[in-house]
Amino acid sequence: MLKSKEYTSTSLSQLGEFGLIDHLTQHIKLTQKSTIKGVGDDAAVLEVKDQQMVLTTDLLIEGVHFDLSYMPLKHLGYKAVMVNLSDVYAMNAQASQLTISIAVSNRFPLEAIEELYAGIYLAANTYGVDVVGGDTTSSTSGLLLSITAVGHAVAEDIVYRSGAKPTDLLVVTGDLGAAYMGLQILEREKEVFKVNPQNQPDLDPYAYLIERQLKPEARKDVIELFKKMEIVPTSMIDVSDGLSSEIMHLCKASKVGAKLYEEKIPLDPAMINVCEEFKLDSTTITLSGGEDYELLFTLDQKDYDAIKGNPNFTVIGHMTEEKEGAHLITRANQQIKLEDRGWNSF
Ligand code: TPP
Repeated sequence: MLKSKEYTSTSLSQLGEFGLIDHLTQHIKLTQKSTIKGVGDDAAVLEVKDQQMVLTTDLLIEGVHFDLSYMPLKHLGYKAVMVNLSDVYAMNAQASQLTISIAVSNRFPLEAIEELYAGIYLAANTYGVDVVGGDTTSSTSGLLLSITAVGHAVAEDIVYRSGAKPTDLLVVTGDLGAAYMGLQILEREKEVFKVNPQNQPDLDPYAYLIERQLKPEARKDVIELFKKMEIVPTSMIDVSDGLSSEIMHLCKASKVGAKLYEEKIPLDPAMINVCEEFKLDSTTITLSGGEDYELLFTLDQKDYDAIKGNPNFTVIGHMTEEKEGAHLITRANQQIKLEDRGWNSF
């Protein structure tokens, strides 16, 4: 009988998602014309003729990234596309193609998979991207979905995480924390349903939060605005894991520090209400919640006039010298060291 190899035990939960990525990419040596800068960004950047090609992939696993007891399959398909497009937009590139791969257990009939793809095609049509390939296979453990997105931009437009300067402004689009609170509502209703399936909850007050969780929109409009306003952020990342870890990524890649002002973090009133209802601190939720799919970027101060007064943008802080570190300045004017408390799937 073949004996399977025994491994010494370094636990993945100790290493964390980013530790694992660092570990797996430390020996990469690129032989083609792909910029090494792409590794560790939201997407890889490859040089194709005079254009830069952006390439990103995301894996979504049932039970880890989604729960089908409240996530309709059509929404899942839509959201899975958004998660990928958001990574392309975070490079200030336009998305153009997708490949879709699924592994599916025989628990799912054809009609269910058709629902999933209805969401995928709705997203692709809405955002003007083509589905050009993929793979399907069987799974022994529910549904797995892997999407790869391709995008393009000219070299001058590509924005990496590494370009922030110590005097830049720190800016975010939209509002934060709503998707996480939407998830809390859905999880709560799931538990209530187990005890009392007859319960008819009034979810109207939570509609915005649930929508942000189940049907997020990637910020293609923001990329187009940048073009129109003729500005290019100095660094950028999408807010998928929570504000704290995204700020830390920008700081690490750009070798700068940051000051984030609590009173500036944009919150929707419904998000504030539900935080009160759940007795949760709204700032903590924005720092560690994730799935906002907003864009966090740094901007040269000279470009401030272009975004000033535009409701899409909120200046939430500024970058500093690296040695000053990354801090949250609370409403009470206390300075708290930012820690990476974002979502970690391990
Ligand atoms: N568990 C369930 C059942 N549903 C959820 N929506 C979450 C947890 C929360 N959640 C899922 S993915 C994610 C969060 C907060 C973060 C983003 O996912 P990831 O694949 O790490 O995005 P990436 O950083 O790779 O772009």
